[in-house]
Amino acid sequence: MNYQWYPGHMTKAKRMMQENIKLIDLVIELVDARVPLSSRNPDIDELAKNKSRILLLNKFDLADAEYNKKWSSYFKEKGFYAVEIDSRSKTGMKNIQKAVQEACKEKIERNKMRGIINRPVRAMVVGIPNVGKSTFINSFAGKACAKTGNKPGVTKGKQWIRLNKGLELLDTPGILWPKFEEQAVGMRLALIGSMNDEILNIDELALELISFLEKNYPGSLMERYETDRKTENTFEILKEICINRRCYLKGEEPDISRAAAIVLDDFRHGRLGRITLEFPNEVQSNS
Ligand SMILES: Nc1nc2c(ncn2[C@@H]2O[C@H](COP(=O)(O)OP(=O)(O)OP(=O)(O)O)[C@@H](O)[C@H]2O)c(=O)[nH]1
Ligand SMILES: [Mg+2]
Repeated sequence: MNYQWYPGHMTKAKRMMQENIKLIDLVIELVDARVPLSSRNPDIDELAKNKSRILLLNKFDLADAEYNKKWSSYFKEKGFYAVEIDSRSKTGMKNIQKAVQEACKEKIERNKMRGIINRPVRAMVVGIPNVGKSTFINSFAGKACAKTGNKPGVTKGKQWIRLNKGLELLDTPGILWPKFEEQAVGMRLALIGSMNDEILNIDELALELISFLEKNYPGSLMERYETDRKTENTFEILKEICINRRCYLKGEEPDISRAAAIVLDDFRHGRLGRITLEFPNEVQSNS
């Protein structure tokens, strides 16, 4: 399958972000803790150059705890202010204010020297679709100001949220980039739900996931669907899941597509356990 999704609203969103970047002191980039590198949009590096930045590893509740630590260290070693958070339950949020202050230290001191005090820091919240930008803003603000949803492309335009913590946040629509250098990156983004499912071959995507899980998290499928592990053939495993979940077409024919959708949904909601899809030790020389 060829992974690509770059609809017109993303081009428009990117232009809006470029136009607004001059108003911004700080770029808050959200990545998905299950795919911390694949979920970094290279266009954001270009957009945020010369700006203070912090990196939030969101949805850390869904990712493997051991690798969360490793990825945090990985980014810190690269000089990022990186914070692990779960925007839904608000875990880790208290560490953000400190990271904001640290990342903007120079700016705040420069303002002080010029006699400008209490000027709020203006931050643009950026990231790929469905990574949790709007949920993060709502949690941080302590009230539901931004629309959220369990699919990519929920935020369509910009929205300023003024907090009374010396911080103003700009919510932006999630953006991808026109072409993935590696198709594996596209596949991971499809798995976490950052691409529109309607353009994807869900059966194929589920088979990719099964293959990854059997290699890296053996036992996760067996535990949930009681697959018996006599086979390494991913299609056979998906058929076993059909049986376990009673997904049948007319007669006894397995309904592969229904089982594929179930596996993906279970993965996305953490029902297969905490799973990380890429590992820092596999990184060659990225960023
Ligand atoms: N488990 C978990 N789910 C989260 C977390 N943050 C957000 N979500 C869920 O992820 C989904 C997407 O959240 P949004 O805040 O709408 O994502 P977004 O980045 O604003 O998406 P777009 O506006 O489409 O770009 C929602 O179903 C949220 O409930 C988190 O830290 N952990
Ligand atoms: Mg949003």
